[in-house]
Amino acid sequence: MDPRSMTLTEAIHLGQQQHPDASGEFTMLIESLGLACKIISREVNRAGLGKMMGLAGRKNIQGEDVAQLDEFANETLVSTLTRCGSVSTIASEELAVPIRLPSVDSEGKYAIAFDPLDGSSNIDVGVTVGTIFSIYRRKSADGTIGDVADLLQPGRALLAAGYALYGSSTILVMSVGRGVQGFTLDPGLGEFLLSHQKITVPPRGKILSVNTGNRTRWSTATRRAVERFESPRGATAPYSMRYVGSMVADVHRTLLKGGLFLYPGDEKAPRGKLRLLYEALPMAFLFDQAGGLGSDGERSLLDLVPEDLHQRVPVILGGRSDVEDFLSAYHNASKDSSSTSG
Ligand code: P6P
Repeated sequence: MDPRSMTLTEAIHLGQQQHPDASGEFTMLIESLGLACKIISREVNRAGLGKMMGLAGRKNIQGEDVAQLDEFANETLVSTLTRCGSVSTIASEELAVPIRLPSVDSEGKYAIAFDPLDGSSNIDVGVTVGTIFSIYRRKSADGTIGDVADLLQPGRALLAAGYALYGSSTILVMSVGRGVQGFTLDPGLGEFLLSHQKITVPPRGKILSVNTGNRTRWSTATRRAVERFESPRGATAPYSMRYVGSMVADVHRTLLKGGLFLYPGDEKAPRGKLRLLYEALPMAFLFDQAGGLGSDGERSLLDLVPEDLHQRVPVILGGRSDVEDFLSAYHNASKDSSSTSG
């Protein structure tokens, strides 16, 4: 790593200089987010040594068991983002309702939603986990208390989005609408340093990432579209299957190497498992900024507008050509199955 690499703060500050009326609030927000991710990274990386392994003994609004590190990550993010003064509204996978903060004067311009520790069920077995976040400019009037409407905005209204990946290294991957950058945490310095200047997703990859254990519950169209990538196509060999079961890990690999990440709906869960606001939309924003695509099977994920903070959505993410091929196979199979069923 070049010791002269740019820090996260410098990169955001440089970007802010392109907005003469910038007040520095956004920089404060990203710095607080970065601090929270460093604190979470430290605890995740020593989970086995501390008292933070295992479950917290309660379920979240999704009815999922909450791990102790889920609670720690959530509390860390809420406290740092509440203190930074730049945020009006905070939503979290671990909170049934959003936190609405009073704003003084023109402070509190931004609203943020996050999955504080995605994939936490993998922690006890040492698998990569992550924090995923969406950032909007608030819609409610500056100077008023935050409102849930600040977060129920179209994906295309996102100001910034990204994830922190707690794996072999801790990497903060984010976009503020000018491409995708990656910042790797240098534990010795305690700084996120620019390590990926401009991430672009290859139009075609060689890897398919989906939980094929759900195959029997998929629609015929989904099954046919997946099979298209599992079989040789002309000179194209079948895609390899890689599935970690932690969205940030699977998505990060797909963003860097191309291919497809899928979490389709099925007969048991027609809307799939992943949440629109703080899992699908931030990742779709990154893929769009990196030249890839994100779809729910019918529309671009970024064209969707969350109606509920925790609503789920089917997810197809990947390189542009791979997603287009998948959707073409999916729609052709949908037509076939509807014409055969009369
Ligand atoms: P499944 C983790 O629980 C998570 O929310 C995502 O990180 C991951 O992509 C998905 O669920 C895995 O779900 O049903 O394949 O175990």
